[in-house]
Amino acid sequence: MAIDILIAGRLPPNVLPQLEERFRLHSLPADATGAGAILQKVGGSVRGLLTNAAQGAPEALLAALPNLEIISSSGVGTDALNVAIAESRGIRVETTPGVLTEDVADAAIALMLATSRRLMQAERNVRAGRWLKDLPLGNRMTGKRLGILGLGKIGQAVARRASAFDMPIAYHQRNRNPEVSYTYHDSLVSLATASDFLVVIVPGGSATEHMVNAQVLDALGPEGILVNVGRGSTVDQPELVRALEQGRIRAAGLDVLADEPNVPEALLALENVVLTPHYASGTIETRLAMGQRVVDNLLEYFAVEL
Ligand code: A2R
Repeated sequence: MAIDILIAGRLPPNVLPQLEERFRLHSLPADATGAGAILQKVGGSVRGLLTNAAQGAPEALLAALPNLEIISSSGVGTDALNVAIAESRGIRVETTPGVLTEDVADAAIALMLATSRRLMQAERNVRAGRWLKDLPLGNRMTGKRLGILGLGKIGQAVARRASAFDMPIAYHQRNRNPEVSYTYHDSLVSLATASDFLVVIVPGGSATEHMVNAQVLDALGPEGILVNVGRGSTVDQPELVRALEQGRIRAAGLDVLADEPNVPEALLALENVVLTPHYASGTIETRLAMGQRVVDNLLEYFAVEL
C-alpha cells in the first residue's frame, strides 16, 4: 500500500525525484485555506512529514496528522519541531546533524572577518564611488581571543579554523568537554569578559532563550564582536540593538534573527552590523547532503515496507 508523505516548506532539489519513486507525496500549501483543504483530504493517511528547521512542525499541523509516524527535518535545530509532543505520541524525529558543520563554521569565520575588517562597509564605499572616503580602519582578527558559546560539532569546527588565526580559544556550555584543551568558563559572563569575539552556536529553544543579554554584552565590552550562527532566540535582540547603537560592543555579525525574516529597521541602519539571511549552511554541497539525509531517514524508517 502506498505510504503518504506530507511535504511542508521548501526542500533541497535532489529530494523530490527520489521520493516520487517510492512514496505518495502531498505538498502543504503555504496559505491557510489551501493547507486546510489538503489536511482535510489526506491528513488522516499521512505517515511521514518532510519539513525543515525553519518551517518546523507546528502543533496545529501535528494535530491534523493523527497517524503520523516520523518527522524528517532538514537542518540540525529541533526548536521548531515540537519534539515533546512528537515523543508523547511516539512519533520519531530525525534531523540532519553533521552534514552542515563545516559550512556553518566557515560562515562564522566569514562573519568574524566581515565585522572586524569592515568588509561590507568597505565594499559599499567602493560601489558608491567613495573609495576610502570616511572609511574607518578595521581591527585585526589574528591573535584576538575567541569565546565560543556551545562547543559542539560546529563550535569545535569554528575553533579548529580559529586556531589557524592564532586565536586563544575558550568556551562555555553546560558541561566541560574533557577531550579538548580549550579554556572552559562555567559562566557566559565570565567567557564574554575574556573574549574579543563571542561566537554563538548553541541550539535554540527555552533553555538558551536570551542567554546573550545586556550583562553578557557589557561583559564582551566596547571592543567586543558578537557573531551568531545558532538561533536568533538566544540573543536578547532589543538589548543587542541598544548595545550596538551605544557602542557598548563594537560590532555584530548575525546569520539568525529573533523573528525571521523580519529585520528591525534599527539593525539595518547600523554600519557595524553584518547580516545574512539564515544562510550559514547555504552551499550547494551542504544542501544536497542535507536533502540526501532527509530522504535516507525516511527510507530507513519505512525500509521493511518498501
Ligand atoms: O551544554 P552542553 O554541555 O550539552 O553543550 C552543548 C551546547 N548547549 C548548551 N550550552 C549552554 N547552555 C545550554 N542550555 C546548552 N544547550 C546545548 O551546545 C553542545 O556543545 C552544543 C551543541 O552541539 P551539537 O549538539 O553538536 O550541535 P551542532 O551540530 O554544533 O549545532 C548547534 C546548533 C543547532 O542546534 C542549531 O540550532 C544550529 O546550531 O544550526
